Amino acid sequence: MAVEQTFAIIKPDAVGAGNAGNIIQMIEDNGFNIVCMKKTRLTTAQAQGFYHVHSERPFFGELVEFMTSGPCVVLMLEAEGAISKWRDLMGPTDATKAGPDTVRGRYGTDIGRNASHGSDAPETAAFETQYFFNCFERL
Ligand code: IDP
Ligand code: MG
Repeated sequence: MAVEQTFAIIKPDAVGAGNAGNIIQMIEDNGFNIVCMKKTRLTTAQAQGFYHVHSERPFFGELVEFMTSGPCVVLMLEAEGAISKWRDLMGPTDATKAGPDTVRGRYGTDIGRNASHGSDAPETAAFETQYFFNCFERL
């Protein structure tokens, strides 16, 4: 399998609950290299742009409100098969259905407040990474 890069967010629910460090530990324990990382708070426009593919969904307003409710931690991760590997470690979107060894199972609450984000394909990983990190920030 090829070495790949993906984009991750530790969402405001997890950061607010003091679980960012625990999630970063899970990321490192599972063999990802953290290429770059920062703490930031999304503006409404940034959250709307990041989730533009969901703009017609009924939960869009709720999602933007949640993602701007407090600071989050954004990361670029590298590993063999990083995109699916990170989504596996996160667990399914609905945290109530996520296993106990997953990020969402441990630190998420429900389908909306689910502690983390992960890109779903190489194209979205590229778009999402450049949305938050410029070329000088990628180590
Ligand atoms: P994903 O994060 O697992 O890729 P998506 O379907 O891409 O899931 O949805 C993006 C985000 O939108 C989810 O992580 C979650 O925070 C939120 N979301 C998805 N479905 C719902 C819903 O039915 N109600 C509220 N929020 C939702
Ligand atoms: Mg998604």
